Amino acid sequence: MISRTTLMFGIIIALTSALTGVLVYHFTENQSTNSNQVAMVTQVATPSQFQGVTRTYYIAANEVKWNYAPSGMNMITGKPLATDPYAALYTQNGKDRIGSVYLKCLYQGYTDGTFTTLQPRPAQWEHLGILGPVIHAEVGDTIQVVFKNNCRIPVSMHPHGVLYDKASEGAPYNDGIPDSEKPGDAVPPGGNFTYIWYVPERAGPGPEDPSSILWMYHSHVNEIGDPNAGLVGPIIITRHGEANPDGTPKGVDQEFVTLFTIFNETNSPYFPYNLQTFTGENMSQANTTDPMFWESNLKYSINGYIYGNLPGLTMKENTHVRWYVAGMGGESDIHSPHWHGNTLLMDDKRTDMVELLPMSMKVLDMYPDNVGTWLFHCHVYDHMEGGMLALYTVEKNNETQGTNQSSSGNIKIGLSTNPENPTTGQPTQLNIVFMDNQTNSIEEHVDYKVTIMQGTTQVFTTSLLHAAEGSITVPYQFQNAGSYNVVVEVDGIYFMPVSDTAQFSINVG
Ligand SMILES: [Cu+2]
Repeated sequence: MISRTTLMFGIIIALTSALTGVLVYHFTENQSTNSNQVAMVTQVATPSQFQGVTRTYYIAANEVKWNYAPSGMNMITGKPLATDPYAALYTQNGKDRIGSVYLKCLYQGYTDGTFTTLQPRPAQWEHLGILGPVIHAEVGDTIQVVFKNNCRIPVSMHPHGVLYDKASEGAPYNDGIPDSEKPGDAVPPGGNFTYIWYVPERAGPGPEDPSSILWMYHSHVNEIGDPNAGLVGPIIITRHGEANPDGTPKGVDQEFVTLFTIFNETNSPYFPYNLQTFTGENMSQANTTDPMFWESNLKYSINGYIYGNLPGLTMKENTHVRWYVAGMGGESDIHSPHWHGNTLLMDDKRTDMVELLPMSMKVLDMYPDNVGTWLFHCHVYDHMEGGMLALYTVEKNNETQGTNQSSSGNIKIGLSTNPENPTTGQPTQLNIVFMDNQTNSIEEHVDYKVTIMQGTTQVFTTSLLHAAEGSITVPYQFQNAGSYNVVVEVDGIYFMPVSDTAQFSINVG
C-alpha cells in the first residue's frame, strides 16, 4: 500500500516539474510616478505569468499620543497599575517619569489620496494596536502604497520580502545610486511618495508554507529611531489561487498579527519632546542617567500594549485561526510567545510557543477547541515582569452542534455558521472544518459533499468537491424558518477512499 507521505511526495514532484516550465520572468519597463514630481523609469523583474490586480493602499505617518496601557489596569491581575510595584515603574507619570503616554509617529490608513478620512479599523483588526494597516496581496499582484509623511521627522516605508527597485526600497545607504533617483528612501516632513512593490512567486509562500505568510514593513531612515517611534506594520501574502478577493487566505476564518518588541522610548526621536512634555515644567526631577529612569522607558509590548491592555484577540471555537507573530528590536528582543489553553501547528509540528528573534516573521495555525479567556504572553521572565502579556478569548460556537457519525473514525468534522444565528432572507455562510481524528490537526485534501435537509426534503446539495486546505465555506440562504440538517459526507482523504458522514442541526429564525 502506498503511504500518504509517498503519495504526497509524488504529487509535489509532479507539481514542481509542471511549474518549473511556467516560472519564466521577463523584464519590463515600469513607469512609476511619485508626487514629488519626479517621473522615473525603472527596470524591475515582473512575473509574466501572473497578471494579478494592483492593490492601492493610502498610508500616512501621523504623530499620535500613544497610551501603552489605556485601561489604567493590569488586566492580568485585575488590579490598578498604580498599585502594582512592577507595573507602576513603566506606567505611572510623575515629575521624574514619563508614564504610559508618549508622542509617537505611526502608520495609519486612509480611504483615499486626499488623506482626509482615516480608514476605519474593523473589529477583527482592532488588535493591531500600534501597527500600521495590514497590506494584503496575492502572488501575482502589485502593491501600490500612496504615502504621506505628516511627522516632523523624515521617514520611509521599507518592505520585507516583496520585490522592489531602488526607488521603492525605502532605505538610504551607499548603493551607488544618486539620492535624486531614490526619493522613497527618506520622505521629508510634509512630503509624499508612491511605493510600488511587486509580488512574484518568490514573495509568496514557499512549498512548505501555509497558504499565506507574513512580511513586515518599517521606516528605515533612522533605522533604530524610526521603529522605536512606532513606524512598523504587516504585509500578508497569499499563495496564487488561494486568496479571497481582498487578498486574505481562503478557508481561514480569522487572522491575528502580533508584534513582540520592547519599544525603547529613549531611542525614539521624540524622546526629548516626551521628556519635556510629560515630566512637568522644569524636568528638574528627571535623572536621565538613573538606570531606573532608563528602565521606565522600556515598553515590553505586544502591538504597543502592556499588562493585558491589548484588545480584540477574540475568536470562535472550532474555527481556523491563523496567527502571524513577529519580533523586532535589540539584543534583549528574544521573545517566546506562549499561548495558554490551546495548541497550534507550525511547519506541520505541534506547539504552544514560538521563538522570535528581531524581525522574525512566523505563521501558526490554531483550531481553538478550548473555550475561555487565556493568557498569551512572552515566556521570558523579565519580559513578563515588564508587562509583555495579553489575553485572548475563545468564545463558545453555539452553532457547532455536530453529531459526528463518522463510521471509520478517520475524520472529525466541525461546522459553524456566519451569522451565528441564521435567519431567513439573509445570506448564511456554513464554515466546515476537517480535522484528523487522531492528531487533532487539519486534514488536507478532503473530497466531500454537503447536503441541507429540512425534514425529509433535500433543499440544497453540492457536487463532490475537494478541500485542499482542510476548511471550506459554503454560502446558502435559508428560505423558511425552522430546523435544518446539514449533512457532510466525506468520500476521500488524500486521494484515498474514505467514507464518513457528519450531521449537524441548525435552527433558522
Ligand atoms: Cu519577550
